Amino acid sequence: MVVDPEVSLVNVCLVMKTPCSVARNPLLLVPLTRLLLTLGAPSAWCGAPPAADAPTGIPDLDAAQAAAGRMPKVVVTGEGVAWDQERLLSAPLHSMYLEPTGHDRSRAHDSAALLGAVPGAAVVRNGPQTGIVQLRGLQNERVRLVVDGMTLTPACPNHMDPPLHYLAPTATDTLMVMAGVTPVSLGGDSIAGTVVARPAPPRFFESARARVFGELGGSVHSDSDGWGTHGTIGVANRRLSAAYSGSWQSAGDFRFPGGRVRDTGYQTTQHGLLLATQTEVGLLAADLRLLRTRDAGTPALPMDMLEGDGYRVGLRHAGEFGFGTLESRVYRHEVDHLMDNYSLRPPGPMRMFSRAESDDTGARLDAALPGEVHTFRLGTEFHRNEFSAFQQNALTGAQQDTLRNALRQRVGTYLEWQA
Ligand SMILES: [Cu+2]
Repeated sequence: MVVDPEVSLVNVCLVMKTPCSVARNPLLLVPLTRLLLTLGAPSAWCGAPPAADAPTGIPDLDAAQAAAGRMPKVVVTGEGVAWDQERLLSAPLHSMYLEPTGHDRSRAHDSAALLGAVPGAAVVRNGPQTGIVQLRGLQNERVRLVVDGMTLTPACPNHMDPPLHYLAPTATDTLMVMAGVTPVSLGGDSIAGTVVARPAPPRFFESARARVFGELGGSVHSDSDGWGTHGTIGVANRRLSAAYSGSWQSAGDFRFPGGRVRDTGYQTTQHGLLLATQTEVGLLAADLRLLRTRDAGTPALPMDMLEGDGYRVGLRHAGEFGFGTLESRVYRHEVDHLMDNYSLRPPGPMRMFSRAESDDTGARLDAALPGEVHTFRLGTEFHRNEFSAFQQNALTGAQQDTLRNALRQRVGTYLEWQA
């Protein structure tokens, strides 16, 4: 943390009695900034710099150093991170591996919020559900996001539904962040970096007898009258596994003493089904997931997300053989998106709404040949996206296409050497 007057926003957290969420969530900094501008008296809350001649009680070391022609001293402090040595060595260079705690996952608005502490990363928010990952100042298509082995294309032209929106934070098991140009083996095409988000793998037990397992969690957000709950229930033995997982999140507008920030509420529900079996040729799994978002405000954009419905189905295989490992994945993901500029915010003279659809189809085959020092990977990947979006005047019915039946297809083949 850099010792800087802006850090005084942490003091605001104490006032709001939500120190952790406000300090870690850039979204909340936006309404707070608005609030301070609205009130026109930030010093009452967050200790704005006093008048030049006002006594502060703090020794003016910077002035003395400035007089001597030197830069003022900057003090940076931080906490060490406990690394998993084995995972660190197996991860690509320039990468960071995250394994969020249950507490972090329950508290997060979305999976992107789990990246807030990664050096060089930021989460840009136009609303509580729009966690756009930014790496070293670049974002959107410049950052490659792989979600559960899939390429997910946002349906919203403004990325109200970035890829990590489609993986509930409570379902996110690990995150890998890698800086630099994305390798072809992870989808290529991006120059800023790569984020790989993985849900928990299917669960098995040692015994042949079936056992039931489950998990239940929840959270309450006092600053928005919000709440979240998630649960998993399943049954498995050493060969078969079946599990259902669900999460529900709801929040009203962000509140502060004396008012609220309009267009900051949301409702999100996710349901997932994971079926898996361990066979002679490895793990075979089928996954089905549904997402439903309603009335998610995006105050920084000209419209709000009224409806976001995502459906996906996928198959996966992972096996170990004499030469190394072999993994394959096929999937289909469909999104329907609706936004407007008059349902959640005061209507202006021109009432507009927009519908969009984004359908992704993909397949991937990857083989890894590990050695004592070197690992070779080879594989191929196919991705196809079909995209349509239009906007319509709600009063006159006049329509304008943003994109109609747009199609993007990509095939990548790679031979990769990790030394
Ligand atoms: Cu949108």
